[in-house]
Amino acid sequence: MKIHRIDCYRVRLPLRIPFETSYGRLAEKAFDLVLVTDELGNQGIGELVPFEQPDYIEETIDIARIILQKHLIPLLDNVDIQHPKEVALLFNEVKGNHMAKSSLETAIWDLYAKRNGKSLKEYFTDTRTQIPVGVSVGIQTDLTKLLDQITKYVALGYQRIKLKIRPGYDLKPIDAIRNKFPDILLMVDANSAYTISDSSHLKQLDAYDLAMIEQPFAANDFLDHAQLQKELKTDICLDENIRTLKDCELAFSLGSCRSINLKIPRVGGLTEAMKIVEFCKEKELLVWLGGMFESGVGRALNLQFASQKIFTFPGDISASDRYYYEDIITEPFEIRKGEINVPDGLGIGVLLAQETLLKYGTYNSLFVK
Ligand code: OSB
Ligand code: MG
Repeated sequence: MKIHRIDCYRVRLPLRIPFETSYGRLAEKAFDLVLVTDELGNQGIGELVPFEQPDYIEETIDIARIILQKHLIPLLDNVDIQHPKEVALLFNEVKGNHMAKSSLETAIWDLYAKRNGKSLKEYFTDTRTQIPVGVSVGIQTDLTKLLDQITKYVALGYQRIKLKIRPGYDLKPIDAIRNKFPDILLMVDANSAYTISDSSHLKQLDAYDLAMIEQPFAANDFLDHAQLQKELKTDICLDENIRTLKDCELAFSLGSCRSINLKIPRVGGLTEAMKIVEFCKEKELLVWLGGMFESGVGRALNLQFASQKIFTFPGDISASDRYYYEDIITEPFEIRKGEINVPDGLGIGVLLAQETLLKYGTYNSLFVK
């Protein structure tokens, strides 16, 4: 297949409640949808997910747009793609910039599946149609409000709660949640807010039966994480560190973590994500699916991928209304009995809600053959 057009929607969706992490506060999610069209008129869609600020990782949406336009899209010109796996190879000459790559690579996977009359999940083995989901809860220093929020999510059926923490906001909220919900599957995410000198403080978290502690230390640190993991009963999970299969191999061999938060965009797309899943299977390393406040498009991709039975641990894949008043797909995702259905249609399995898209976004063309 050949790519004849690439178009995009630039969208800004307001969040229902601003989301606070150890590094900042988000009130609105900016993202692009990348639409690729082949020579037969089939269309695939991918989501460009990086944040506007370089505060989670270094890639930002502005930089990603430049990388797409100047460096990635030209690599597809006149190329006859037999299989989406070739795209990752083609993109190898551009270093890093994984979220930019992923938006195009996953759009091409979607296109390829649609062209072949298949749902994306048919390219994975051992899948199911409904998947257990969890929810990530932002920093909320008013503990009454925090407990109210969590009570609501538990009532909705979310099977795992992830609490964002930072120095000065950890033991107290965790203690409050554990007191009220002694049996809930609970974990925390520090987004790199601590250093090795906080180790003895962090060891106190062992008392709360947490499923894991996500990314306590810096995004490029493997050694301090390994040191802490030796001293900690609770599993460490790495998020920001994991950009490639190599990072998983390094983390595994050093003992830096016992669990991997896998985000398809952070590792550059589906091809690398599939390799990481194979590695985790082989090493019996717990892998689960993370999120980037995706709209319905990125969420659909995440659901397709998380349909693989290896994803037993509930991911950061919530219903459309967890973050947004309106989604940009015609059938927003709903949670039922703690699970979300994997869409059945071709490719990622969702259709764009044009009116909503144009209410929150603008359309423009990036490439025409
Ligand atoms: O660290 O996993 C993270 C959201 C944005 C950036 C980083 C993270 C998160 C989340 C929520 O924790 C993920 C989601 O629900 O989409
Ligand atoms: Mg995280």
